[in-house]
This record gives sequence, C-alpha cells and structure tokens, in this order.
Amino acid sequence: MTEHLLTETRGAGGAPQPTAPAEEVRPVELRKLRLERVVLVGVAVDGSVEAAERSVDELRRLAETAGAEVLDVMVQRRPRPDAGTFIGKGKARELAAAVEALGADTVVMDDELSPGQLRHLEELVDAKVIDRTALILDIFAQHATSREGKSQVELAQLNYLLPRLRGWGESLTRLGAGIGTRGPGETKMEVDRRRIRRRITKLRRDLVDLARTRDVKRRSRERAEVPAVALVGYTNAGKSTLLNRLSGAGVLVEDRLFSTLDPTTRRLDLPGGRAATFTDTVGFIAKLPHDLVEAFKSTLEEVARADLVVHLVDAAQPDPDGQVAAVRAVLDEVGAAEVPEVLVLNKVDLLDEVSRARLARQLPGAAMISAATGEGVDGLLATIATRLPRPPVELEVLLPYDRGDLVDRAHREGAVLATEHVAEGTRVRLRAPAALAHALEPYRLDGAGRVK
Ligand SMILES: Nc1nc2c(ncn2[C@@H]2O[C@H](COP(=O)(O)OP(=O)(O)OP(=O)(O)O)[C@@H](O)[C@H]2O)c(=O)[nH]1
Ligand SMILES: [Mg+2]
Repeated sequence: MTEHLLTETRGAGGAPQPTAPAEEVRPVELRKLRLERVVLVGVAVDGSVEAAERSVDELRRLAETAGAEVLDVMVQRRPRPDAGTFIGKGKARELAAAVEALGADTVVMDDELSPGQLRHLEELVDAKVIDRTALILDIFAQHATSREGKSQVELAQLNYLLPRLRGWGESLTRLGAGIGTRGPGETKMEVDRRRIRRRITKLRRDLVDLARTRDVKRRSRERAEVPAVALVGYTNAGKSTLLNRLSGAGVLVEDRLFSTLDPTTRRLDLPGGRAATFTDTVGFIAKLPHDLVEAFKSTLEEVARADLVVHLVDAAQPDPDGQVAAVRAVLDEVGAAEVPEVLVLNKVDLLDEVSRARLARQLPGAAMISAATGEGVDGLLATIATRLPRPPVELEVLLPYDRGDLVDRAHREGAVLATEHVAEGTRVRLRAPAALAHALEPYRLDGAGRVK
C-alpha cells in the first residue's frame, strides 16, 4: 500500500522541490487512502459475535465517511487472533475468493494488526489490506483544517507508519534520492526512518509551541475566573449541535464521524447569571488509536483541566452503555477521569416512551435532551450551573447604585445567593472567587450589616 499512502512533497507552486537542502525537515506528505471498493472483516475474539457485529457496523460508517463503497462484510469467531495472519490461513483463502469475485480493491480489518500480520494477509489475499487504525487516521487527515490539527494528525500518521515502514519505503526513498540525503552504505530504509524521525521531532516541537499559545489564552480565562465546561462524547453524539444551540457558534455539524477536530470555545451565561466557557472538542470512538490520543494530547488536556465534563451520549444508538464505556476509557487515558461529569442522553426526539424509560433505567441520573429541538436544554443548563464548583469565599456587600458594573460582575463571576434593593444601593450575598472578592472588599458588610 506504499503508493497509496505516501506521495511526493510539493512546494507552494505544486512543483516537486528537487533542490531542497538536505537538512530541511520537509513534510512527509501522506496521501489520503484511495479507498473505493472494500470488504470489511471483523473478528469476535472473545466469542461475542454481537459485539463484533456492532463494531463492524461502525467500521462500515468509518469506511463510508472515508468515501468507500462497502461490498461485503465478514465476521469471524476465533478463540484468539492468528499470530501470522490475524484471521488464519483458511479464512484468508475465503477472503481472497470473495475479494476476487466482488472485484474489491481493499480489505479493511476491524482491529489493529501488527505490521507482519498486515503484510502476510496482503500476500494471501492479493489486495490492499488496511486496519481500523489506518482508516481512522485517514479520516482525521481528511477532516483536519487548522495548522495544529494537521500537525497532530501528521504526527499520529508518522508514528503509525514508522514500525510499518518495511515494504513502504520505495516512494519515500524517491523523496530522499537525488537530494543528497543518502550517505554511503546506508540502506534506503535507514534514510526513510531518519527522515520520518526528524519530521516527528519537528512536529512535536511545533505542537508544544502551539500549545503554549493556547496556554496563554487559557490563563487569561482563568484569571477572569470563569469556570470551564468541556463537551465530550462519542463521535456524532451531537456535541457541536449542542454548542451551536447554546451559543450560535456555527460549528460544522454533519451526520458523519469526526466532523470536529479543532476545539471551539464560547462563553455563556448560565441560569442564576454566572458565566462559564463551553468547549466543543474532538469526538471519541471505541478502539481509538493510541497514536491519535498521544498526538491530540494538548487538545485533550483542556478536557482534563475543565471544571466540569458534560458527557453527551447518542441515545438513538443501539449500545449507549458501550459508548459511555469507550468515552470514559479515553477520559481516563488523558487524565480527565477525576473531573466531575454530567451524563446527558442526546437525540431523545428520536425515541419513543418505551425506549426513554428503558434508557432512564440503564443510565440512571442522566439528563435527557434533544440538541436538535431544544427539549431539556434549559434543564441541563440549570444542572450545569449547580454542578460547577462553587467559588470559595462567601460574603455580603452593599453596592451603591452607581456601581452597577460590580453588580454585573458579581453575577458573572460569582454565585449570587441573595439580592435586595435598599435605599443606599444593592445588597448582595454571594460566593466569590478571590479576584472578585478583592474587588468587592471596599463594599463588604460586617456581621451587623454595616460597611466595614
Ligand atoms: N435527531 C437528532 N439529531 C441530532 C441531535 N443532535 C445532533 N443530531 C445530529 O447528529 C449528527 C451529528 O451531530 P454533531 O453535532 O455533528 O455531532 P458531534 O458530536 O459534534 O460529532 P463529531 O464532531 O463528528 O464527533 C448531525 O447529523 C446532527 O444533526 C438531536 O438531538 N436529535
Ligand atoms: Mg462535532
């Protein structure tokens, strides 16, 4: 599959750059997999054929999102994967026959195969064989738009590629050849590996710089002491739809997997007047490639730093429990397991009463909403307002009528417990974060109700 994944790097004008200096770390461009006519293969390793079938259904959606036409689906039950070919020689022959009869060009395996397994299977089946990981990486590559997103995806692809370089080297080496990168006695593969490693180092460095920029922005939000809510969930659960409904953010919403890769943050006023930032971020999936989690670390750290995670579940999917577990596994991996979570069943407009009642039993305590129709959204916001950490200091102030700005700020940044209009101004009892408490200090009342 070499020629399908790797392509020559071109300069801004689209022409190859044969005279680039040897030390320049140019992108190793990974062309999108040209998937056309595919056969999908799933393996029920622990005997649960039903789970394997659901997983392959999802693989079908992934393949279609990547632009492929699915010709056939095979699910096999095995006690354990075959060390050499993953599915075993007999099944491989059956697969080869199906591929030939259907005129398929690619086989997509539902699990991550070792480099050796992929190679053996490719030889036996006589078609391109890729795994779920390569497919997910390809979709991410197609959907990445920002500089950070593109760098993150490229980093994940190169990390995936590096151990699989054998047999892929040819076109990469074409890049190296002729530009003086090859020292005497070096094999083509060593040159390729070195180029990829250098590029990986550069991408890591770039990503650290980009994360630093984001840090500055976040710190300014933290200084304003606005609590942060992270919208997380399985891909296609409706996270962007919800952010759009709440804020008119205009994030792209589509019925496809991984529409969103770049985070979007909007500030909102919650019931009670307190403000919070809401961030819509990349969605998760079962068997999310580790290379992607690693590459998106800085984006996902935002989730770990949030004050509250709002975890959206697509209630219309056949296996909400499985999706919840997959999302929690990723949250755990990125260090966000300890952040308080509000579980939300979305798309309840698609459910009848019976299914609603069943889900309420299955996921007790989950809020039920429809981001599409707005049902339940006000209630969810009220829940979020009460679940946000309460600011630390409780105090009572008397704000003169010409300090309406401080009354506004008290509502925005603090949690207002009571207000009363009296002759001298507005009496406010509230919990306030440190900066707000400091600003209010001159107006603070002592226990007897006098300004101190
Ligand atoms: N019926 C119904 N459809 C919804 C609802 N919320 C979202 N959708 C649809 O579900 C699909 C996915 O919505 P998105 O908001 O893009 O989902 P997401 O979680 O941001 O997905 P990714 O960014 O791809 O991970 C779109 O077709 C939406 O129109 C809902 O409450 N009811
Ligand atoms: Mg989205």
